[in-house]
Amino acid sequence: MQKSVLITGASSGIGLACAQLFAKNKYNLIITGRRKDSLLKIKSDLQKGFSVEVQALDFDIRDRHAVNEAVNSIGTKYIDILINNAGLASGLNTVQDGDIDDWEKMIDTNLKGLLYISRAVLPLMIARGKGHLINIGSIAGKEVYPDGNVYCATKHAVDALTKGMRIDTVQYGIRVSQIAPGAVETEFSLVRFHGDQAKADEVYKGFEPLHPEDIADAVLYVASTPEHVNINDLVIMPRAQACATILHKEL
Ligand code: NDP
Ligand code: 8X3
Repeated sequence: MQKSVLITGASSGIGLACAQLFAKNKYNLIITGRRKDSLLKIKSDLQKGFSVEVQALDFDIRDRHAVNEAVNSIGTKYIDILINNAGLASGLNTVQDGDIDDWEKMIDTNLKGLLYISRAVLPLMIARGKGHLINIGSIAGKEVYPDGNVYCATKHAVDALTKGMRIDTVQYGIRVSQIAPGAVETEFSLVRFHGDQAKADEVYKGFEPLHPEDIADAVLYVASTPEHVNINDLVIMPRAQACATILHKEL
């Protein structure tokens, strides 16, 4: 039977690359995000390109009622894999100068949104006695870098939740994994710098960052191991990035 995967934040970046790769590998997809037009275009492209079923659900993951409604709308379809990918950084600043609206966006999306959808999907997996949660954490969940405070805190929380969810669900045959990338060139920096393209481009100058497809490859690998195997945690960096703060740039 064809497996199905629900990918949050599939309208761009890592989530989109995952949608493309899983479709190519004949998984049926449920793709989510806020940008309805992008999701519908991706749905149509993937259905045509790979002859898989694609359901597009546009909702804001910060809205728990919308999350529950979206998961209910999946009906009797099953979800084999939930890729908890939707997330963002908003701003880069000290705590003393921080923008509280930025903090709320990050906490509500990266932490509470991930919890809302996991809370809605996990009971469905538990009822079937199988399922796999793959959380997209970050090097920011392993280290803290200057001005990264709240974003790093949300990703440390994802790291902790991955471990907690594994403890909570081990008895039900559920797998729980985390993938923690370093710098990946996506819309991430554009969002972090509130649409300032020049600032975003600067982040990826002078070295080859990871591409979203590199992370999708890892997600597919984690999802494809035999059922008795669980990859707990994968930290993936560009070769030029030694740790969160040390990048070898050739400018
Ligand atoms: P993108 O900005 O390209 O993609 C983010 C995705 O999240 C989009 O599809 C966006 O969809 C979705 N999203 C954001 N906010 C919401 C929301 N409130 N409700 C629903 N969907 C939302 O960035 P990336 O692909 O880089 O980011 C994906 C994940 O990877 C994030 O969790 C990020 O923290 C993590 N990560 C990124 C790294 C990087 O260097 N790029 C490194 C390590 C981790 P839409 O706008 O349509 O709502
Ligand atoms: C995104 C990568 O290094 O900006 O999570 O935190 S980093």
